[in-house]
Amino acid sequence: MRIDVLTLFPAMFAGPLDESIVKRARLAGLLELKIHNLRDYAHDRHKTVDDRPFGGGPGMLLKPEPLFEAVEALAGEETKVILVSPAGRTFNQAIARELADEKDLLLVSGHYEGFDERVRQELADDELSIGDYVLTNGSLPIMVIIDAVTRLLPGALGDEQSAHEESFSHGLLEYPQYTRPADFRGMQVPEVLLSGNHAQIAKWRSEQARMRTASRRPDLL
Ligand code: 4FV
Repeated sequence: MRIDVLTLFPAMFAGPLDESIVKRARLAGLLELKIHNLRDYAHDRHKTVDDRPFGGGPGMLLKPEPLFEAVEALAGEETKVILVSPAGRTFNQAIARELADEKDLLLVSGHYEGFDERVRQELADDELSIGDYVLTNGSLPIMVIIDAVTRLLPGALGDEQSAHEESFSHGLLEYPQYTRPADFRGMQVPEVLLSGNHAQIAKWRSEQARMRTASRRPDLL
């Protein structure tokens, strides 16, 4: 998979995507990641990428010209252009799985008060938000999306990690898990997990996942 990122803070991407599973996926050629500075597509002396909103109102908006030039330069036929802003549909595991089947993504970072609407109308195939809260800029949400998608790429997760027995894989929160010691400060591991009776263990786990989901995320049920 190829992912291109368009942002005003390319330096923010150094670090989080250079470690662990994403690093391994890049080294293994499963993921090709390129970060582009939107300012490189603004050609006036001040490399202006934002301006005041027509009709007044607080803050600044991302201008159409640099974004159109950048997306037209970076997006190919197959490229899925995704704007990242609080106005998008809420990102989740199902969307991560959808995106992991794509060949080529261009993730466009929201900044300031957002995009000129013509960017949304003409350039965007999709728009994603990572949640109903406001961040200082759209770079972190893009890293979250890249991380969630990369680990679903075939071969990205070693067999010690599995993508199928986890939260949201069956639409439920994960069941409680324990590791050694079986007795820690008098806190025992549930007997059923020490029984070796896999049918009983599976039954207990799905009951626990359902109960936890019902109490914490009834919206998932
Ligand atoms: C955001 C979110 C987010 C809003 C102001 C960037 C910031 C600035 N993006 N999911 N939540 N973006 O808060 O995606 O434009």
